Amino acid sequence: MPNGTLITVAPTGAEHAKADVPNLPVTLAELVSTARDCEQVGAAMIHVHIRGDDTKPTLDLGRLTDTVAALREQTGLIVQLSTGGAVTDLEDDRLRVLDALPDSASCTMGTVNFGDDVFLNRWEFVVELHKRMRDRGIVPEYEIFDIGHLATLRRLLDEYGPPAGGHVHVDLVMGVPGGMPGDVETLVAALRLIPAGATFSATGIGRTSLPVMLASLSAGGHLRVGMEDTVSYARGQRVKDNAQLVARAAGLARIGQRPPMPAAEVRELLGIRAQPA
Ligand code: KMH
Ligand code: ZN
Repeated sequence: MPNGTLITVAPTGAEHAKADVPNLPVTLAELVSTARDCEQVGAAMIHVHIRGDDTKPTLDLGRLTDTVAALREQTGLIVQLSTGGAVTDLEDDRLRVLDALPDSASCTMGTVNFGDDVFLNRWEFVVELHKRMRDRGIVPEYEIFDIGHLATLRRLLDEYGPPAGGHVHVDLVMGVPGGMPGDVETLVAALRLIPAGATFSATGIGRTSLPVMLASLSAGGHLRVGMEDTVSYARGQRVKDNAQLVARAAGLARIGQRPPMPAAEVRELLGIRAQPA
C-alpha cells in the first residue's frame, strides 16, 4: 500500500457545455485560478483540456503552449495535456498536442463507445502516441476505459518497451456509458491486468465518482476527480467548483491514512523530470 495519494484534477474536459455548466473553467484565467485553488487543497497533477474563445474544445497548439507555460508559472502542479481531446478531433491534431511539451499526456489504450459517440483510438495511433511521447520525454498516463484496454497496454509495452521515465502509470476511467462500469467488482477485475510495478489511479464518471474513489483508495490506488468527470457533488447538489471535489478526495485520502502527495513526490514516483526553471 503506498503511503500517499496522488490526486489529479480534471477541471474541464471536452464534453460539458459552458451554457449548461456556467462554473466550468474555460478561459485561461479561469483554468489557472481553479488550478491554484485545487493545488491548495491537495491536487498534485492537472489533466488539461482547453477551450477556444467560443468556449468549445480546441487543440490549438499556440493556446496549448500558452496554457502549459501559465500553469507552470503560476502553480507547482504537474501539467498533463489530454491527447484524447473531443470525440470529433482528428488524429493529427491529437498528436500535435505533444509539441506543447507538457510534463505528461494522456494516452488512451483503445477504442470505446462513448455515449452515443465513438472515442476512436486505433492501434497504430496508440503506438505513434507512445513513441512520440518517449521521443519528447513526456510521461504518459495510460487511460483505460475498458478492461480489454489493459491487454492492449501489455501488448504495447511488450512490443515497444517502457515509456519515457521508465515507470508505467495507468488511469482507470470508469462508468463512461459504453465503457467498463464504475463499481468495486470491475475495479478489482482490472487490478489483475495492471502490469507488475505499475501505479494506478481511478475516476468514476457521474454517479460512480464516490464508489470508484473509495474502491481505489482501498485497493492502494490514486485518485482523479474534477468537473470533466462529474458536475454533481451529491444527489440533487451541483458541484460548486473543482476545489470542492479535490478537497473531498483529499479528506478521504487522509482518513485512509494516505494523505495527498506533493507534486515533487509524484514526479519522483512517476519518473517525471523536475519542472523547467
Ligand atoms: N474527451 C474524451 C473523448 C483524454 O483526455 O485523454 C476523451 C478523454 C480522454 O477525455
Ligand atoms: Zn480528458
